Amino acid sequence: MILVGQFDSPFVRRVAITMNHYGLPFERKILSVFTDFEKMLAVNPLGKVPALQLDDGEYIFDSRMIIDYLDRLFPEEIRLIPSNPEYRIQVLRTEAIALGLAEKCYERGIEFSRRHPDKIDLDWAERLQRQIVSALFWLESQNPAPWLCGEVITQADISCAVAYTFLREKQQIKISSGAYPALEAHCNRCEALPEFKMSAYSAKEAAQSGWKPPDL
Ligand SMILES: N[C@@H](CCC(=O)N[C@@H](CS)C(=O)NCC(=O)O)C(=O)O
Repeated sequence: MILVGQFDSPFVRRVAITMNHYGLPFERKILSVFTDFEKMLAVNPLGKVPALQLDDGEYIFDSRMIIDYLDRLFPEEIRLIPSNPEYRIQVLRTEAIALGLAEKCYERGIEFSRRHPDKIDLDWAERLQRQIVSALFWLESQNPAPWLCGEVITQADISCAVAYTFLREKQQIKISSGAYPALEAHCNRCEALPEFKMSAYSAKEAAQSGWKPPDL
């Protein structure tokens, strides 16, 4: 399988880490949604990443769909999104907030780093900031010690850790020191796992697509 996208994207990373976790080998095609937009449109009608090319040549898109596809290759007992209804809701709810956090950080990055300074919508940016802080508080309140849901790592953990790394490393959103101790520790714990290290956040790939962190 071929994963299309860069490792500065939390959405691409969560797919890669899921594949590493399951021991699924994959190649990677490093395309930027900005500098390689024409090529990306040929891969995905929306021009977005992640996209995964399956062994029969077909593409699937969007991290949720890709992760659902990957999970179903494995027995229920070892899936990162469990089948037991109560446990499943818990994992999906936490994953939804983590993924939403990544989306709001991404939108904030567009506002401050991709728009002309005269066109930044400060009211919208303030709203994004409130959503980001609110999601961080909620995730912190889940007390991930060591995992967010239950006794083993789940997709909630992968998604939360990649979102937090994205916020810290790429968006460089300033967080008062010690504000989210449980999340900070959880992120460090996850990023130290082999499946995370194999697909580590890449500042180089971010820079290659013209990314400059917001100067705030
Ligand atoms: N809901 C999507 C979000 C993916 C996403 O927003 N990817 C960004 C890169 S980090 C992208 O493709 N942006 C280009 C665009 O939205 O046009 C997923 O989970 O895969």
